[in-house]
Amino acid sequence: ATADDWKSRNIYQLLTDRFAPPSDTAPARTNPVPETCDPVAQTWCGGTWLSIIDKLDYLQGMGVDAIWISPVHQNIDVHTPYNYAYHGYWVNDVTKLNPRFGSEQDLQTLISELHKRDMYIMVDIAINSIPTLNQNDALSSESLAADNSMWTDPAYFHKQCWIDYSNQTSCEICWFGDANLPLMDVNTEHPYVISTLNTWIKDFVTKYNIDGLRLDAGKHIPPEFWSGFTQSAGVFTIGEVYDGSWNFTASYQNGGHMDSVLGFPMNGAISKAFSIKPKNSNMTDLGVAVGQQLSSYNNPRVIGNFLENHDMTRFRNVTADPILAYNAMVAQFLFEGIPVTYYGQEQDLANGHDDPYNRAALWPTNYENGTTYQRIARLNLIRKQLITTGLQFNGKSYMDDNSTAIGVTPTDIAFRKGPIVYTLNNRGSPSETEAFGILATGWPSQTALVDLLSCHQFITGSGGSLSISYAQDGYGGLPYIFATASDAKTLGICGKP
Ligand code: ABC
Ligand code: CA
Repeated sequence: ATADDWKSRNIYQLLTDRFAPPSDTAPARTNPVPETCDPVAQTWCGGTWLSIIDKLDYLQGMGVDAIWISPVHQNIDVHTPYNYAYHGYWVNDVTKLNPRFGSEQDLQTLISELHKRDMYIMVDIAINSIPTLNQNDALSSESLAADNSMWTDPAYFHKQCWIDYSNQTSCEICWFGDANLPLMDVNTEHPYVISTLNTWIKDFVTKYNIDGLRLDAGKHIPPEFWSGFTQSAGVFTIGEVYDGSWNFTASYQNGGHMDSVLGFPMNGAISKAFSIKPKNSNMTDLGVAVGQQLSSYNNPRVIGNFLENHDMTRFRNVTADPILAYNAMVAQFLFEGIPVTYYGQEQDLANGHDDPYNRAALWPTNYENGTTYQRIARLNLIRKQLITTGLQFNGKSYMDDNSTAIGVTPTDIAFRKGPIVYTLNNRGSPSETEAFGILATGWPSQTALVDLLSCHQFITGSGGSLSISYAQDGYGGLPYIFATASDAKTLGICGKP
């Protein structure tokens, strides 16, 4: 599938080991499910590719139409100072699958099951480095043989140095990890390495019918390598360029090195806007960030918009207030880009800090159909219906129009995007008596409107103005997504079409 195919999708990111336990229909392979899955133990908790299938109804119930799964390739399978490779990122040979998660047939079964449901599969590709336990003579031939890696010659690696994150060359050629567990940096400038990986990715994508790739450690491999690699892959690629700079992250897309990147700068802006109460962040800044997303990237519509991932502290650990989190989710789903939901976000997982606490098993939640799950389902439905109906306002659809701020205060912001006006605020809970007024929505006065989230009815005042009283629902600063009552009917939301 291409970038254009992906832009109307939404992605659910999961760690295979932690998303679904083996069950009757998905027998455990090598991993029995432990009594309790303790993230701190950093060991396998039993999820497999087959067990993911059991939870596809759960995902579709939330409107998910694409999943990104953790790396599928062979890892080191020994005890390390950071325990075991349950996460799948310690790949030592991409030419083999990871037997911890199943067989070739199992992966194929998962993918065909996804395709039957018109869901896409995105696989995480980790080729930047190879872990070694042989710290002192990591690059000797003997030690490389012992590592069981696909790269057997010292020339296929860069010389040892630890990454200095302030220096881009160092980011590209130096080593991840630390003295306890060095991750040897693969020499992605070496012609043999380049041709091997380019041939390999083409075959892998074809063999398994992969729809898209997440490129791990995007900024740790030279952009020129990615150009050839992504071209060989021939499907949508989204890189992990873990960096707060708009220009730097955009250079990977704008330079044609990959189709897209995960939107770390927007993630930072959303966190800042909605993380903390009282109001220490300004909604004007959020409006500026939306403008930067639009002006920095050649194709902002495929940038991954996320609140959390497997390397970061969970959003709800920082933002306990459910109303602030609700506003952040509306931003995640409606801003230009592809919404990416990290497994557990829908269950309000908020465990501890980052890795390994942010990787708890999902099964203790019983996969409940709770408030956040339902909000995600609703946001996916609204987004999907806006896209598929192609409804327009002034000749512009939701997908083609750019979010434009039409009203802002330090605590509130309203955007027009095609046929909708949506509002966000960081007032949080509990309810207050204040109101937010938009002077001109663009609709004529006396236009009947519906909030697609609550189905409550509104009407525009003189000049097309609109007033939101946060007290009325009693929950505090709720977000709103307004459409005309007649458009709501066409969307099939809040009333029959
Ligand atoms: C293991 C243990 C941990 C232990 C650690 C030392 O070793 O599990 O408990 O603390 C994999 C595993 C990890 C494992 C590591 C190392 O390997 O998943 O569990 O940790 O063995 C990718 C993957 C990630 C993966 C790897 C390595 C790479 O998503 O899961 O980790 O294969 C950097 C990289 C990025 C990488 C990330 C973990 O580290 O760039 O590719 N992720 C700054 C830097 C970023 C940096 C980030 C975090 O810090 O700019 O480059 O990411 O260290 C913003 C700024 C950002 C800033 C952030 C923190 O703040 O704008 O620039 O990011 O405001
Ligand atoms: Ca590198």
